[in-house]
Amino acid sequence: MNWTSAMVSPAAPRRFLEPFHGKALMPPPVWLMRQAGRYLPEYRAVRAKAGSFLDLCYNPALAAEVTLQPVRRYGFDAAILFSDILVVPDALGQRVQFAEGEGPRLDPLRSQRDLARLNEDATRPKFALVHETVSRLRQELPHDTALIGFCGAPWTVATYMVGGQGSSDQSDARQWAYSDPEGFQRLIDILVDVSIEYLSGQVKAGADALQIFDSWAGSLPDDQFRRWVVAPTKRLVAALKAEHPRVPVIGFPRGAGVLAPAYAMETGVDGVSCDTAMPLAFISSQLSGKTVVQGNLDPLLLVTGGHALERRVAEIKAALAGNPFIFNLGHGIVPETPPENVGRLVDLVRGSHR
Ligand code: 1CP
Repeated sequence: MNWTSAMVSPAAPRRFLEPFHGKALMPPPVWLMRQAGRYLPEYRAVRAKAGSFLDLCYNPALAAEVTLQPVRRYGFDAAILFSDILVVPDALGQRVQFAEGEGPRLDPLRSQRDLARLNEDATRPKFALVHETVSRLRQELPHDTALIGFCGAPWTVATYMVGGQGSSDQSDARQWAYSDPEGFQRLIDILVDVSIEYLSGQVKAGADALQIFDSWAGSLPDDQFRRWVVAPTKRLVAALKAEHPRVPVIGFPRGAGVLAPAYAMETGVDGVSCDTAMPLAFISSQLSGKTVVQGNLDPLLLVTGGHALERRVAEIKAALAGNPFIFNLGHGIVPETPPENVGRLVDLVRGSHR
């Protein structure tokens, strides 16, 4: 991308936003989940001097810098705020730590009594730091690059708060939800309330669009999915729409499978980010044209590259062309990804070859 000319053309439209106005662009706009992160040497350099991972999330200058790094390298159509979904429990007063190479660790909440440890009024100073990152970014980004704000969905954030760490089956949260649904509902309600404030602040600070990451949506049977995924997301989206009717909201209900169309229709989101396992034929028949579709290349193809990458990019573009579509991965970039493969992907999506 020509960074300088982008900055001096204030009238340039943000291509990323056009699918939300019903436009089917080919080539589609492109950005990638976890486009900032450990696969980039310049990220690792900033990370090393930031202190802890949360120190980086709460440092507006450094968080803005690592957000900009992949945009400078690859000219993505959108930047995503650098932060983490676990900033919300941390801001609520739960102890959150990121042990090097081990993922997050939280002091787990196990029952309604533990909710007394959370303080909704305590979130402001920490949210303010993230909001400052967003305003810096809106000033520093090229005018035609959109800025995406985000949060974790209440269900997914709750799985970490209850389990105390990442898990493959989210059993602690699922068991609480079965054994004491009223108590678990209180936790979900707190998360919806603070997420409204957190995301609304991101829009006021300059975010053009929002994404709600529900990475563990796929662990629930359909009745539980409707109660803990669809209903809280619907309340969150409705509150955001009341304040910011023109700001698109994308949901990422990872693993939702055949429930994804119900999620798309019932939550009020403007777009659905499709995970790696969702078949292209299903996306194209059940979601395309009804909502903005985003997705869904396997992040491991970015590690291996080569012809398999080329073939799949072409298949995704062919299957999803003709309806509003944003190219992305089906989950985040993994740290082993060679940075040159990301450049190659962007070229393939945009139709230029090197
Ligand atoms: O030391 C490091 O650098 C830690 C690696 C890392 C990074 C780069 C973590 C820890 N979080 C992030 C940034 C991050 N996380 C972003 C930044 C913006 C971008 O996409 O570039 C975003 C959007 C997230 C969202 C996030 N955090 C999700 C939802 C998306 C997904 O990947 O499913 C989840 C589940 C988390 C929790 C989390 N944070 C970090 C890790 C390693 C994890 C997963 C833990 C686990 O379940 O085991």
